[in-house]
Amino acid sequence: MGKGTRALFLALIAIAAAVGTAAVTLLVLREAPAPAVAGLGGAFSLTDQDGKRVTEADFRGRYMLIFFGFTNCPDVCPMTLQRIADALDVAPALKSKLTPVLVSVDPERDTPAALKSYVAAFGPEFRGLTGSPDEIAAMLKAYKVYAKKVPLDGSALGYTMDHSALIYLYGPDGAFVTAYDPALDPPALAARLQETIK
Ligand SMILES: [Cu+2]
Repeated sequence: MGKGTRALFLALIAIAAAVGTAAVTLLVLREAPAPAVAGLGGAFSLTDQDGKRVTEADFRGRYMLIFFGFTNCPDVCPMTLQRIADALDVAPALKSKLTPVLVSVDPERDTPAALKSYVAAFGPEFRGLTGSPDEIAAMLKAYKVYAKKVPLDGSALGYTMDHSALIYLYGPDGAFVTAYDPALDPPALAARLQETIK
């Protein structure tokens, strides 16, 4: 293990401990031998909440604060997106350098129109990205994000999505920077972002 890999590994262990989900633990175990952080992320081709096709190139020059989730999520997604919105209200200068992005892990239900009204509730700076199931699967694979459909018996929704819940920061060059515990309170998240984004 190189020094950087080891540091990432330790950071992910700490995050896994904090988040305490089996999904994140699995991710850590599977990804620990990965040779470089540079392997995380990369190209994607999706559709935004206005129906416009976008790729990673459209975000170059800005940080992306990415959360992977879905609009029918009852708790983790809305709570985390609200924390991100509140953190940006604590440190509004960040908005000039960073775009908060929700990438749907539920492309079957999350149409651009569904995402548009959903992300608008958190602030005008939020972008929502969705795509075909194949396009989303490709991004989840490249960004090492776990998501799985779980049947919901007796619910009108039919199914929910189990998904990893870290908040990922990607740099202006598209490279992975760090991941944040979604349970950080808004002032703490704002402080962590300010430490990194000068
Ligand atoms: Cu969720």
